[in-house]
Amino acid sequence: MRVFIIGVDGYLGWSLAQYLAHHGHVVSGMDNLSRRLQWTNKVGSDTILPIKSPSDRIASFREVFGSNHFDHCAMDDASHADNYYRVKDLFVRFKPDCIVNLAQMPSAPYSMIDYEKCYETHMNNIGTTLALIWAIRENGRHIPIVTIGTAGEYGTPGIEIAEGYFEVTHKGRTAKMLFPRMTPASFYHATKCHSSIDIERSCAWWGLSATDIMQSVVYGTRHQYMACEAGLNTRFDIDEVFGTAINRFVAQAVIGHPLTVYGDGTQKRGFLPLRDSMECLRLIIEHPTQPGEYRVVNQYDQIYQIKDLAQTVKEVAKKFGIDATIQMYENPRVEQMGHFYSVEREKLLEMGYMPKGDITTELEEMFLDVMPHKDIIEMRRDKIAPATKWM
Ligand code: USQ
Repeated sequence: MRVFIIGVDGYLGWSLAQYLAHHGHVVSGMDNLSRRLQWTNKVGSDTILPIKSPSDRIASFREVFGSNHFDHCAMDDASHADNYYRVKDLFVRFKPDCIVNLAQMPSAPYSMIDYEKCYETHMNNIGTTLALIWAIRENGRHIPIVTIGTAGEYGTPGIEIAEGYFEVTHKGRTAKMLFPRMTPASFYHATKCHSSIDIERSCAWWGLSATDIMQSVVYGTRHQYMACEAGLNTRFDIDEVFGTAINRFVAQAVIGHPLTVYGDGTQKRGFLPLRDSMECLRLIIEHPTQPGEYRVVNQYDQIYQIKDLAQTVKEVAKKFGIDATIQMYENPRVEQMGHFYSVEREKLLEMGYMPKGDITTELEEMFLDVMPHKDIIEMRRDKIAPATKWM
């Protein structure tokens, strides 16, 4: 299949390009490089695993995976995915069989820092969705959309989270409804809720088709087909704004910083390794939606309490001679603790996804990848403790 990835330079996008190329798909994409040139700079952070320049990335990718990739690719700071005309033109030229939307400002804390960053998050994330659905509509061909929503759209509602539509009975009448994206966890998550509505409506009104992935927190440094030895590794952020829990805990352990558990650590979230995220995306791309179909997929490997995760990282760190400590920080976020959390997950299993729950092996690999970059993490030590507050 010909797959066009919007946001191809990011943590997931760059990983996905390699995963799909390995599986015989032809990949192209666009990226305005906001993540590497703007957003992280604004908060004084950066990837701690060095990455190549966009042009070197493309050249190395073609060398490793074949020269037919990145035809009609746009990876430069003018390639805004919310630029409808640019997006439309690239779709016409590349003729994709599937479009994956990863062009998102992905950080919950970033969206909570100040007005400017909150506004920027809304404009980028919702603007990209609008450009995408209008460009596909105008293109006139049926092109399934695969878009990364987030499990945080649901919040922690206190009942089992359904996968897409479910039956609700109210005052004696029953209706089929989308499970509410009721309590998004941040303004970032709220932008995803809005995009979900826009995409769902474009399927209902215009006959577009989409898979909206309610993806949980992804962790890891690589997948099995990533050409790290050719310098094609993906980025890895560990600061309090762009780093996520497990990735941060590993980097913290490496430099002897206490593992930063927020609150009492009894909040629960779904997690999945980078390789599982890629496998799920591949399965979804290879099981395309039909015209008019809006499919919601809940995507995770296991559900963990944050304090248990910190403990697991501490135990794995011991294998590398590291005596990690855990510290409970006053929670900078407004979120429930000790809550019920259960998420229905059938569709990916039906497509062939086999969750392994083998977090220990993943963590070992992460330590091996991260430890050689201890000096870079050390340089960013002052960006690790939580500073962005929700209140
Ligand atoms: N947490 C800690 N310590 C840390 C970092 C996080 O205890 O150092 C806790 C947070 O309080 C939260 C949980 O870990 O309860 C997850 O936080 P996170 O920063 O790992 O992830 P989150 O902000 O929820 O967002 C991440 C990605 C986002 C994606 C989302 C999936 O940044 O792009 O959409 O995970 S989900 O969370 O399932 O909505």
